[in-house]
Amino acid sequence: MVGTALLLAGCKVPNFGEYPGATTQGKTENHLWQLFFIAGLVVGGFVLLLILWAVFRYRRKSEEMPKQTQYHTLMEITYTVVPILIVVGLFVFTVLAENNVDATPPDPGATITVHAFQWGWEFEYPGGPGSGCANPGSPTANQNDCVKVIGQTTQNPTMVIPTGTEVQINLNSLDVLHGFYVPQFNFSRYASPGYTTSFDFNALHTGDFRGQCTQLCGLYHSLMFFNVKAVTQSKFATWLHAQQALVKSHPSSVPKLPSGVSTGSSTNSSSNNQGGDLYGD
Ligand SMILES: [Cu+2]
Repeated sequence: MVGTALLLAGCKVPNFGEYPGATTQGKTENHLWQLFFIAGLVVGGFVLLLILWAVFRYRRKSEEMPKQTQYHTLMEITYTVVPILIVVGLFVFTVLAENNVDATPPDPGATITVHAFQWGWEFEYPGGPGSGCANPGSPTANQNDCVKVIGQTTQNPTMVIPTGTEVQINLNSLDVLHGFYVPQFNFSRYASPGYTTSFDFNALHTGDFRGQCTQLCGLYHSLMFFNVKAVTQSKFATWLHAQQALVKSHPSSVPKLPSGVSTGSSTNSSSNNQGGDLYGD
């Protein structure tokens, strides 16, 4: 385990079919995957060697009973303790990686609320406390400083994020269970109705990344794609200010959710498929 950890620090380790991770969180996950894969190769290779050795070394040569080695205390302790140590080691590295991936430090560089719905995505960039984004659906909320990006089925909405800073995503669903998956970030999470889950992305470089829904959520699930566009912080600020100016000067330009999709407010009637109803059905 120690050798593997040192090896991973050398960073020329293959990715074993996984994305290297375009965020710090995705990179952490990638390192965990490399660790597991290498540990698996080492254990698997060792077991294979033992099998081959036993097969060829102990081929039947005579009718004589071979020497019996059961109840060898030291050997039994060894082959019990070593696997336990391996599992404990993998568990510890998993917990450390999970804590890193799940961390949501205060004061992120940007906050985006993501609503999944049948069959598309809404990305909200709150203007400030009490803005329309902060209290979706509230009649008193000020919608004038809330930048929204909405797209469904073939429209593939784009979530713009800045690089080199924590971007906090607050994710939920407006109807049924969806999955928020960005393959190149090595990240997937349920979008649940009636429950908001928060996580961070810290994009390592600019680029365009595809995203998609990973839970079978109805008729057009297979078209529930989105894009993530990582841009420099100054480009992000310019983009956001331009969008905010557009919202202020042309309030009617704010995209609307398709009719029939709830706004996600907890004050909505129980006819909406909120968490309790969903699981109680
Ligand atoms: Cu979906």
